Amino acid sequence: MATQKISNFLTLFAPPRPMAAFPSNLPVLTVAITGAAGQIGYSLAPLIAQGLMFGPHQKVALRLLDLGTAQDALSGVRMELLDCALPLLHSVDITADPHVAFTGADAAVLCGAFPRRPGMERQDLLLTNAGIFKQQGRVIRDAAAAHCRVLVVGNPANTNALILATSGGLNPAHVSALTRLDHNRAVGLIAARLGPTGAAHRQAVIWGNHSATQVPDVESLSSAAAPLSADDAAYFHGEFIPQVQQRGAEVMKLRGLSSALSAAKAIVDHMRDWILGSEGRVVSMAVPSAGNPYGVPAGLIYSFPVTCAAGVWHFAPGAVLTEDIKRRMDASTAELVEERTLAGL
Ligand code: NAX
Repeated sequence: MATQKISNFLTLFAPPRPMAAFPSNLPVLTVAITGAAGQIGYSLAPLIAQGLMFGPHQKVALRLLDLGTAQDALSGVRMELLDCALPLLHSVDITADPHVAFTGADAAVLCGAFPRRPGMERQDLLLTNAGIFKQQGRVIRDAAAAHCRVLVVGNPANTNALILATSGGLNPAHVSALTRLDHNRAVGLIAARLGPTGAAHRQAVIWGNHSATQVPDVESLSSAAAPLSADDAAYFHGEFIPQVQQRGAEVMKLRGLSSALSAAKAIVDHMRDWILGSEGRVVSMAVPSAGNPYGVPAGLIYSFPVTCAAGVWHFAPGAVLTEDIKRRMDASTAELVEERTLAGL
């Protein structure tokens, strides 16, 4: 068992294994959503069932997983989904059993995670979540389709995804974590600051962890964009960075609840681009760092610029990193290494 664990961990240090092609002709595509009674689940399920994730002709079967205590809420979500009379919605199953949720799943979106309670140590949070994601990783390995693509949303998302990917037999390249919400926030702020003309060819990238150490970057892959004015450069090197990093906290302060609508939209964007292809666009995804061209050490799930086609992602090359961006990326790397240690890997 210990040998198995070590060898799974080592695969994260090797360049990614070839990704199994994602089939394009599934009569019904089965999607498991964990934490489905939560606020993101409630916003996400109807978007999937409307065809926004897998295309306007793909029927979907939803498997909604949540804790035993949330089964009534889950029944209500199921009723509402059926009441939407969505033609692409083949079926909705609700369960508290991961085996039921993941058996035969083609895709899985993992929102269910243990939240940080007041007074809880960071290590306790990491270890509690490690237990959840280890168990779910094993069930996905044993029961899901071999081509199953897994997106971890529940925080700490990158480290939860790392644990899932090391929990045995999963191809690490089929496991990712969500930084698309941060990416979309950056895109929105760029458009607000520069307008459509100034924003043209300006590429947003999120590097690193989905946390306050994430590195929002508008310059490294923007050589085709018009140069920034001195004022705009000062904004993007200054205020903009904490604005993206703290956007979730700001929404929470104003709404009294964390981001759900924009998180669900970002999850749809992430999975659609991964599976149907990003059509040459560069997007941010947290993926295994092995083989990356930017000097980030292997053995982490780290957010990079990527392009995707038919279920396969590739690192987007050519980013020119300033010393400031490199320093910030190193800080995010250090945080992820610390989380990995605290989580017991
Ligand atoms: P909610 O608290 O509304 O819902 C979480 C749901 O997960 C609850 O229904 C709970 O019963 C369930 N759950 C807990 N443990 C579970 C387990 N072991 N198996 C199955 N279900 C379980 O949170 P919500 O706002 O929906 O957010 C979900 C997660 O996404 C949180 O961890 C949150 O921090 C994280 N986020 C991550 C983002 C990202 O960009 N990576 C952005 C949005 C979001 O904040």
